[in-house]
Amino acid sequence: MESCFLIFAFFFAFSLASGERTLKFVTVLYRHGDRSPIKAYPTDPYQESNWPQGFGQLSQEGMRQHFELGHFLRKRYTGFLSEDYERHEVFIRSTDVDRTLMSAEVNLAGLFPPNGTEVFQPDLKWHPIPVHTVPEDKEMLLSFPLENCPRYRQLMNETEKSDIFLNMTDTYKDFIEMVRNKTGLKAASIETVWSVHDTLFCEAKHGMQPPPWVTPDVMEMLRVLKDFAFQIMFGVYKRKEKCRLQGAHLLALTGLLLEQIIKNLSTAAASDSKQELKMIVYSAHDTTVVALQEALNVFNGLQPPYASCHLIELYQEENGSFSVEMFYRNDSSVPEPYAVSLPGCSQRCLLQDFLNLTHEVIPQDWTRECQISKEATDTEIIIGLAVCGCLLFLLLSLLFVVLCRRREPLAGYSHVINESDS
Ligand code: PT3
Repeated sequence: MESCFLIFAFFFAFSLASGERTLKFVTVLYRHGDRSPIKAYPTDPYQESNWPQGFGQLSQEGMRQHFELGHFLRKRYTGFLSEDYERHEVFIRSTDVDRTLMSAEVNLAGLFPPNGTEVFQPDLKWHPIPVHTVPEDKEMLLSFPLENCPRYRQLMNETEKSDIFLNMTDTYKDFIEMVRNKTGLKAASIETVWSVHDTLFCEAKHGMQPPPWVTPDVMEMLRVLKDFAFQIMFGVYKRKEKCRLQGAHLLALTGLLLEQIIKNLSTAAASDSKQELKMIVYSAHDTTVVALQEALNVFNGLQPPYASCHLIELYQEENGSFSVEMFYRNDSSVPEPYAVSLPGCSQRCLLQDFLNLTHEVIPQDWTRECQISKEATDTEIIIGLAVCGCLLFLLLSLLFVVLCRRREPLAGYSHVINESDS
């Protein structure tokens, strides 16, 4: 009996030590691939007609980047995903923007090249796979920052008054002024110069000669300001509250992103789970990746590169418990993505710890939290009462003056009466 127990204990310890575990569910969030600029600045020698498909479109380089990422995902999840595309296993959601929809399509070409009976045209290594989306004005999961949140606006105004923001504005004051002059922009600020960097970056990537004022030093300063603009969007000042209002709903993003992911993880981990879904893929933007990473408090402060990809993997351990591991692939030249661990947890984070640690950034009632806080409403009420009080005081004073005047003896009139009496 004793020896049986020892053998069992040995095998149990061995299986834990050898780390046998089963991958259960994967969330993939990636940025679209290389694109043309979103816009040009007024004095830009390159305008929309200089780009094959106009502004904001996925380039062939962007297509190659996502085809490569699709291949990488195929390799990483071989044995987890079925060999053939299986519609119950994967769900792909994209923002309703050409470059993200196209990125998802080309990514799927790399992830699910057709096998055997999937081939419908002998000379075509592609078969259709659905990519789901919602109209841009209904997008609550993947487009950031969400516009219809007054409290977030208020937090951004407060951010602009924070020491770090004011220091940055002061340090780069002359530089921003120079950029404004050279670009012909009417207004330039830390939050808007990112688009100048974006345009110049796209042009340089596509071999377009920059104007003489764009030296490497200027590009470097623009890059610093652009990354700072990404940092303040969901972090730097009141990060947790900004994330509750913006980033956390991916882990449910229409509850929002973070909350969605958490719901999916929990469903997949439920003991009676019959869930066939193995992977959710989100095709989105740099701001989406930043929103998620800020909500997880793992953002490295740099704009996510094209086709960068954040992976969240749910495992069932040999002892039955569930754990979460995260990876960030922001460099396709290295074979493995970087391991990312949630602050306060190890790389292999127990699901329950993961849920506990992310709980504070999940909004309970997004619509209510987005309203301007009660504190502000109270201030408004106080101001309102003060104004009413003043008006009332003026009115009473006026009334008092009128009454006093009426009570004064009507001397002239009684005198006339007296006269006629006599
Ligand atoms: O390049 O990832 C990106 C950007 O998010 C881009 O896709 C975008 O949509 N920018 C919005 C500019 C207003």
